[in-house]
Amino acid sequence: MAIAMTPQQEKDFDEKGYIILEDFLEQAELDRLLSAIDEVRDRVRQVEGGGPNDPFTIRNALAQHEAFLDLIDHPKMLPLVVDAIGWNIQIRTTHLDYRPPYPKDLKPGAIGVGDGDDQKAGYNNLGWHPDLSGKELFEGPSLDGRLPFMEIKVFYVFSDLSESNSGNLWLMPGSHMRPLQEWREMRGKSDLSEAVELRLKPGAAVLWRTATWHCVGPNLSDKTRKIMHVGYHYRWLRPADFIEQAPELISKSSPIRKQLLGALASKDNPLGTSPEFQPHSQYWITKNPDDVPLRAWAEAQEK
Ligand SMILES: O=C(O)CCC(=O)C(=O)O
Repeated sequence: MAIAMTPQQEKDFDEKGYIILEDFLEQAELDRLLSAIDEVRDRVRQVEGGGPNDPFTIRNALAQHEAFLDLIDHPKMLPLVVDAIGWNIQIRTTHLDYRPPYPKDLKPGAIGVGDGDDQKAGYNNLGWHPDLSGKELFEGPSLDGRLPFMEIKVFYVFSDLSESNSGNLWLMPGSHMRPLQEWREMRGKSDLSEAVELRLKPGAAVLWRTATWHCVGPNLSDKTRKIMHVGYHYRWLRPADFIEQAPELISKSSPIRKQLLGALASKDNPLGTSPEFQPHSQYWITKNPDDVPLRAWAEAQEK
């Protein structure tokens, strides 16, 4: 039974692969996030160099600022996340993209192809792809040639992406149900006839299945693209951006946040009570309910 998703949202999530939530963030939250981005940008410039017009991305962004951390268990988003993927989850990745307008003389590559001069100049304009589909990740066989459901992301929009060609995220509705072979055959080509360029205002959020084919268009606007993706997957998979989060971060976190950060509440051996002969990862079948407080939380919401 859904905690928060409406029947229409459930249908969109299943059939199109995504749910659009306009005006999701309050203005005060947005202001805080925008000033966090400025702060982090200045730190990145100090450490890594780069001029005011250089793009950058940050992984494990949640560790860079409390405002980003607060998105992982956002009280309005968490119920939708649990409806989408369940309670046995943790963060897989949190990534921030900061993409100033293209220099006038930079020629954008074709949308979805991912090999233009913009890509070469560091704009991370990946071509069409479902996540987890690269050679190292999941190009193994699956019974019907499709990616299994393994994770979701929430895409948060902080800058104005309501005009075309502002560095918009493109999605191919329903493509999570298509065999990977169709996507492989499409590489190098860019058929946009069935694709959707998301044109969203600051404060919007999109909850999406990362198996949905996606790509990013060029930023030909006069505004910097500022967005973040918060990825959630099952606790028995391995996160992409961290092995373990910093102990100081974990110790100051609420029980649910600890779970999302990939930590165990129990101080017992993570391999269970007989680690030598019967090692049993507590990220698989969890013995201690305190390791997964999101379960009791979800059950309480359903009542
Ligand atoms: O920057 C974006 O919005 C999307 C990035 C992307 O394609 C990915 O992380 O897989």
